[in-house]
Amino acid sequence: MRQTWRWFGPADIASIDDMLQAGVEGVVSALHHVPNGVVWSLEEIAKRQQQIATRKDGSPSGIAWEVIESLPVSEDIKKQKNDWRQHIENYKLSLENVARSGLEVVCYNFMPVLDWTRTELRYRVASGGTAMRFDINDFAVFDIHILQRRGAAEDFSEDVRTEAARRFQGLSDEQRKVLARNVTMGLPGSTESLTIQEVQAHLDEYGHISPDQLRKHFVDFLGEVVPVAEKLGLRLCCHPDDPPFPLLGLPRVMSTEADYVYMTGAVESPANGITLCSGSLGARPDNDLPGMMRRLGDKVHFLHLRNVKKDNDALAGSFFEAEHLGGDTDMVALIAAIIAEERKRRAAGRADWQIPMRPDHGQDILDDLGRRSQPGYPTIGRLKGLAELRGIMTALEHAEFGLR
Ligand code: CS2
Ligand code: MN
Repeated sequence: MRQTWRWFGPADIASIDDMLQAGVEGVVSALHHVPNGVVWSLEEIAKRQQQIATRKDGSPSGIAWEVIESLPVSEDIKKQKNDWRQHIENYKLSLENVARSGLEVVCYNFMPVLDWTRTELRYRVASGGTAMRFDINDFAVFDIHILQRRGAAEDFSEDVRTEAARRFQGLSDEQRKVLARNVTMGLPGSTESLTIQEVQAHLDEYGHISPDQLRKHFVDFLGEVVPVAEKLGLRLCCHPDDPPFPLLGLPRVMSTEADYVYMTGAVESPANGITLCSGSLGARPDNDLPGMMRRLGDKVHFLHLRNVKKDNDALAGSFFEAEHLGGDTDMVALIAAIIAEERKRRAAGRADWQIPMRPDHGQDILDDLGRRSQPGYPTIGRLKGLAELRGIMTALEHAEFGLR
């Protein structure tokens, strides 16, 4: 595995120098300042590459931009409305510029409106650190009582509805605002953070788009961009829905193993691959992460290693972001499956045998507490996560004591 780290650009409180001390081998980044749908120019890509290549004192960092996360798919493309055809052409032009700049791996997602969704950004865990949490009852408070979406109540069980009504009564105006802000926070580093009114306007536009229709739009998008990516030698990799179940009445099409089988089969190409995010997928009890890696491994171009602890086995339930080795996913079994896949690729002579991984998220601990990093992206929590994962990788890859 290639040990990478997400960097949001010069405004990120973790610096390139910090990454080197964390033992990072390559960088994951994006041009967050370029609006969705607009072409990424060679100049802007080069600028980011230069920033990554340089330490604070101006000397070379020795690490490079290796993975793009994300080249965003615009809402117009997902809905096939307005400028969507132009946006697809622009996506292809961005891919061309990305390839000309020497990058190969491009992560994206196909979630309508919101990227990840949480109800709490600083949930206190037993150690005294904080983590991000999704609580289905609080989410119902937002959906039914704050947003007041039509039909929202029907999407929750009776127990959740009752609890949500009770909690809503107990919240002050300020607490209601904080909850709404947390839920609509879903685009880390992006220029597109949404107000309640905007969320409602977006939801209205999706009112008539079924999951089947969204899936069709997705396959249309893939049919256009995958052949271009393949010709350019790029590897596209779709990130799963987070959380991996429907929210706000929006269609979801990348939540399960079956979704990935469908999507990779719809346009067969080495350029049409997967970002296996064990954190996002792990929030659903019926997603078997080591098994998914064993079965879909040859299409996995990028790994997010993260763990969640679920409150119970509900299909759409509450969870928080646990320590990397501490949640419900068997991280040792997952890493073993990844190493087996890498060995298979190596034996087959695949140039991409080494799969980039990054510690996806971390808890706020020590000096990160109160340091206001991007939600989920504290320096020390991620450093700790990476170090733990690296320990397992090193042990399993050991020539004498590791996997045979
Ligand atoms: C990321 C996602 O922070 C995170 O949870 O894994 O936001 C991810 O960057 C996007 O969904 C990929 O397009
Ligand atoms: Mn992820």
